[in-house]
Amino acid sequence: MIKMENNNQHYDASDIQVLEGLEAVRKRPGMYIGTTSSRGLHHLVWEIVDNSIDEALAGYCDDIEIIVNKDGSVTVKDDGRGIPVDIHKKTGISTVETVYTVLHAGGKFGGGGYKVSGGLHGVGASVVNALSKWVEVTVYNGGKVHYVRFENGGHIVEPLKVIGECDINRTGTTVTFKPDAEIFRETTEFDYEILKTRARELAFLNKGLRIILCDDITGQKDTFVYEGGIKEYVKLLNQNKTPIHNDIIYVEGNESDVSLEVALQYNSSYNSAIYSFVNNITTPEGGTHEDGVKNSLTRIINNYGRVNKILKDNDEALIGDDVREGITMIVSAKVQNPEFEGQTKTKLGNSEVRKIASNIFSKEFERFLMENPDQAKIIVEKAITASRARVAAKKARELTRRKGGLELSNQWGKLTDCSSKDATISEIFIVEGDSAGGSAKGGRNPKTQAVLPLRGKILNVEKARLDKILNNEEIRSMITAFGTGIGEEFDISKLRYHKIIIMTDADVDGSHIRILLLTLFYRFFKPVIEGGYVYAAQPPLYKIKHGKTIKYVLTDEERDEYVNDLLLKNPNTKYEVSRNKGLGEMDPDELCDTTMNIDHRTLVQITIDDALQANEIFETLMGEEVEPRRKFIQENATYAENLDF
Ligand code: 1YM
Repeated sequence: MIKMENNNQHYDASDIQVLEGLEAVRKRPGMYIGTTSSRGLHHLVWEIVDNSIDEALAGYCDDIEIIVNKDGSVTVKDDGRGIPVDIHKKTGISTVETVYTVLHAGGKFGGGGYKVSGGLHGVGASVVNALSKWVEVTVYNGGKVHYVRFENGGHIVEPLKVIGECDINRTGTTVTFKPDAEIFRETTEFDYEILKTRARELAFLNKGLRIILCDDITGQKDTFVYEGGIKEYVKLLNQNKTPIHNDIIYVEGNESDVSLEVALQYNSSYNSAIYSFVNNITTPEGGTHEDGVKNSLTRIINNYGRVNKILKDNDEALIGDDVREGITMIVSAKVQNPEFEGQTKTKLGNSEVRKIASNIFSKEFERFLMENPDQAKIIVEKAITASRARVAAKKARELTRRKGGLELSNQWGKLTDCSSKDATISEIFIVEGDSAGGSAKGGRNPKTQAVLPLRGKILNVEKARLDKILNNEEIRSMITAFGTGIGEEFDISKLRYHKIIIMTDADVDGSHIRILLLTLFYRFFKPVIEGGYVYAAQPPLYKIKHGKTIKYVLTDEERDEYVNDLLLKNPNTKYEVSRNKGLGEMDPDELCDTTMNIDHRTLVQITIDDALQANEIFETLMGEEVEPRRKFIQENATYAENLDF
């Protein structure tokens, strides 16, 4: 039974109903705020802040202040019009009291403006009141300061009254509430970081709005104001990435009561980061607003690419995943009557929004591409590269699926497998050319060392596309030999060799093959590199003959040192230094002794950085630009000299 705590004439049977409403909230708080955990506690703050945000969206409020007070209460202040203080026709009490005591009173009591903000539960200030030990509301309006206080779950202590005067130009609302510890049993302590994250997000989502956050317990304070809104959000998200074009593309528009803002920029990564919001609420499940934008992104990039001949006639159409590779995008829609669906009710369902979002976005995005052809080209080319990688990955998946089991081992291309089935001691040498392959087969330890020769001419990196490379018989054999599968089926525990050793010549062809292999590994077998399973063999650079002794050395320094040593011992010594031309020129014993034998060889472990570098070089070679390719090939002369992975 609710006890009336005052005898004001306005409080009659209907008020009892009101208080019964608030009592219901206290009985089942979870139904109104989802949870009474810390999350629910913070939700109270956003319920109050939402009213200020609505006021800002209506164009009347510029500043919002959120203060965590020393006594654990929270104050929210704004400089809007102030919640109306006039007597409300239906309830017979002031509108502000009505807003704080009648469930769902929020927007319905307003005069014209529509309510778009609001948390997941959108229940408003009365719920905060119901779940608080006490609430104070102060309204500045018409030169007067109006005040009302509620206690113990929404009971009015004393009706709204004027407690003083203020500047006639000052308007706004200040609300302080103390969450009820009997409701929030887990915690009544506000977490500054949680408040900060959301306060900043709200500032990003509502450009120009200033949100000040301070914690009077710890003395922390932050002010958030972003004149660029979500554009600045994208900038922040791309902060530690490498944007591939200059501008953050920003689109804004209205159509039939829906307003939409989109900001996007591509970076060099392969991931897409898309965050969408409806009425300032995050929609992690997406919905019609996000779909509309994504659809037109794909359509416009395809159109632009075709019309401008960046996308060639024989290129297949770019799909959504292609045009979203490396994108950072925020989609923020404001919708009058949002319907949320999905698993967690965070997906916008309003079907009309799809078309509207698509219309608004396409027009502006297309205009951007046309006005900025340099940036447009970069964007389209990125999508084309993504498309090629996708096609290649698909082919690779298909072929490993087709090849299947390991029993097929003797049918695989030219693989000469080792006899051991123990991956930890097994090695595979990937060797350039048939003749080197022959030497390697002769010089290997058949128990632990497998050899797979690759034919150089097929692997002309300058011409080869990744999908073509994946059609190469030896490469396919290699993928199958690894045993890990590829793509979604990749399983590192199935790797059959714990050392994958790339053995190529110290010349341009050799470096091409190495770049290609590392690129392939980087794109399709990253964990193999990350796990430290990939190595480069170091064939000797020089052969020094001295009487009957033959010495192989890896570097110029070693050569000089060895020769000096000889001359020191006997200045008249005759010796002969020859530069190793290629692996194929070494006989099996030589190759075994210098490059393959566990006791004498030098292996260099390949890191992700090496592979990344290779991938970048590969992209240079694959690109449409002739100049960087020419430059690369030119520089390769020196590259071949300083081969050190
Ligand atoms: C710190 C919390 O609640 N500000 C706030 C609330 C309202 C208004 C202005 C407002 C809205 C309207 C007209 C309208 C609200 N008013 C109502 C209701 N800050 C805070 N600032 N005049 C003032 O929507 O038309 C609910 S919230 F219902 F009374 F209009």
